[in-house]
Amino acid sequence: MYFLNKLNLYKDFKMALTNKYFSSLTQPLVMGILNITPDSFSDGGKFASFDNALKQVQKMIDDGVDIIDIGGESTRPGAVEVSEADELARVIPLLKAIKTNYDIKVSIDTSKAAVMAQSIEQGADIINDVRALQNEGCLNVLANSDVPVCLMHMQGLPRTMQNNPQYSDLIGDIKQFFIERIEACEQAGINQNRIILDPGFGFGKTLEQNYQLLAQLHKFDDLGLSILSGTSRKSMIGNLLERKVDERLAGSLTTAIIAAQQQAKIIRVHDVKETVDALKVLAITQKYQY
Ligand code: 9MG
Repeated sequence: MYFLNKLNLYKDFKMALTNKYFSSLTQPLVMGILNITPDSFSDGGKFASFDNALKQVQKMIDDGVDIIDIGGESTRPGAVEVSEADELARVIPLLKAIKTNYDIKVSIDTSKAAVMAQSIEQGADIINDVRALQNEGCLNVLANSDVPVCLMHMQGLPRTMQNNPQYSDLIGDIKQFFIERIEACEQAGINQNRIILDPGFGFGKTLEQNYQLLAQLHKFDDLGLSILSGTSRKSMIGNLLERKVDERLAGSLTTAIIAAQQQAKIIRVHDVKETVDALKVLAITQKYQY
């Protein structure tokens, strides 16, 4: 069942990302994180060289990844801003090399319209925007393409977002944000079939708020769109368990499984092999939940 569903997806990936296809998917896709920044919170600098980045692409493919998410600007709290020229210089040559040499879907993690536009030109399969297309020109770029887009919720800005985040109703406030961004997309000409939603774990949320969100991910189902969940190695795991970044695998896998049980359709992770294994175990047991 697990593999059959994936095979169906690959027939037409863009169509597959529409909610119609996702709703028939019993297991989520695994999105592997490839940060090509010198300062990301988990693997900062490790894949900043072209050769190391390509080796990591091959490793993730061997490990069973479905989508590779390339990021050229760190979004961790306090990260240095990157210029458009620098981000383009990091992302575009790597995207070209991957698209030339590998048969794998690529998502580009960016909030800059120019990076979105050039990435789409070079064959990017998804745009992943932690600012939900709110930056100048982004809606327009997506409207002129047929590429799916992930809209993430963030309260505040990366530099300050963890300073006492507050919600009057956590799920309701985030849902309201999604409704407004979906509306903005539709008005710009982006059909909601192309939209993936992400509550943005760790982006302006306390530890308790992050776990409430994880436990209640299904509450976004009534929006009728696919959900992406990204908890891998984040502080919500490190702070709860008092574990350093490289000691968060067990916590990351547990959150991935909970997200899958809550119907998330894409799980964004650093540890692809382990997540694929964990999801296979979940899949076989789900067959017998009747
Ligand atoms: C870029 N990035 C970092 N964390 C993320 C998350 O949780 N979701 C998405 N969509 N992107 C993220």
